[in-house]
Amino acid sequence: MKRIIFTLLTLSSFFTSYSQEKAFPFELPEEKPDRPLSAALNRNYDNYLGPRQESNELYTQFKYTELKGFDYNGNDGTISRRDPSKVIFENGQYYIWYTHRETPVAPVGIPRVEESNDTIPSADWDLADIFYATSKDGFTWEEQGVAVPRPLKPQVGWRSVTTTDILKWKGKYYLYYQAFSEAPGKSGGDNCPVAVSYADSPNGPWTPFKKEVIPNGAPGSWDQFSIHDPYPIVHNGKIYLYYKSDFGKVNGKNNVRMHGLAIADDPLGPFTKHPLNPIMNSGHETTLFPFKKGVAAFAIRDGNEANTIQYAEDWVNFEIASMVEMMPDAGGPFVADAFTDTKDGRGITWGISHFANPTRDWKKNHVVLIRFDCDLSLDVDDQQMKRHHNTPKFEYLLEHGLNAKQRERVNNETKQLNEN
Ligand code: AAL
Repeated sequence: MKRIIFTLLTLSSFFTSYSQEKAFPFELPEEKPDRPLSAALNRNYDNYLGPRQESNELYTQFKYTELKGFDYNGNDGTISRRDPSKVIFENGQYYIWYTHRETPVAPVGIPRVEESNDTIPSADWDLADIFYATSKDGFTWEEQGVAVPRPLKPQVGWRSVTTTDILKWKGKYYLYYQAFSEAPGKSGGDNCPVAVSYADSPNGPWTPFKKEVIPNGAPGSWDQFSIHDPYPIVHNGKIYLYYKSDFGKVNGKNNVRMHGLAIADDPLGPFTKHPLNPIMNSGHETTLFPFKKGVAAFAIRDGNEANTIQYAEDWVNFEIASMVEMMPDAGGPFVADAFTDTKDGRGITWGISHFANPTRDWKKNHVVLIRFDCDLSLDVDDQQMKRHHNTPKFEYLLEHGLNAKQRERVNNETKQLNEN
């Protein structure tokens, strides 16, 4: 009884003092007002770089442009270009590296991996090499050819080398990539470690390091099977390499995708995996860039925090910095300060990403490269990129309709209502 009276008294004194407070103002304060605030309003001021999307430097919309210069054999599935690296600018031009597959037939798909062989790919990234292209403007590209070919058997990566990213360190160049020694899916998963090749020029020639540089984790660990999407950035005089792993596919459960971090003093390792891994609970391909003192990261597609941009001032502990839509798949941004060990990251405005299965016909499965633009830069204020919402075409929504089983469930619910 005493407790109820006490609670009521507390609540009434709260409401008395609060109701005497003026209502929350019509003009949204730019700074956090000194007054009692709800959890949502505390979050709006504590968690984001601005109380509005317009003033949140880590909020953006994304714009897409088809690229010129790449031929896909009439999109018949025999040529695929995917998982581009970061873009770098050297010798007066932009460079990108990417997974390049050219096979006589389209991939059969991981579920039919048993049908794959030396010329029939299982996944879209099977039987691939790493190619590179250059561009004067970032829109029209010229494919230069192979950078890192598949090594000879039994060298790690003999089956496929994919999903690469670039590091520039002390005047030399390093390409990290997934190194498959079996067709993706062969041992039940998209299993591979990471290898590396190095060169004195972005035009190569590239020398393979001939051993794994980011090995798979110990048996039973989250990254025991797949080390994907290696993404190096220079920080604190070291190489911070972020990566993705697929795990948790047991007892009929689906894969989850989370990100980890491995750090080294030398590009050829040894890399030490961070004890707090996984350090991001959501996302798929890795996309990161230095931002102010910290690092910002894209969490696309998978996980409770999918479709967010995240920020870690300490480069390890990420918090949500914005919710966004139509994020680029496998985004490889142009990050001017990726290798400068900056303490004041300026952000990004564009990059190259990919779009899977543009014909929507899985018998012609392949991926194409595409350009994305955005405003996640401290040196640009493009309010067009800060608009709140994209309106999809009506048909696009209707394409995402109920299947027969779902429609039946819905009808039964209505029938149930009538019977009650
Ligand atoms: C991509 C990346 C990796 C995976 C596969 C090819 O989206 O995550 O590269 O292995 O899919």
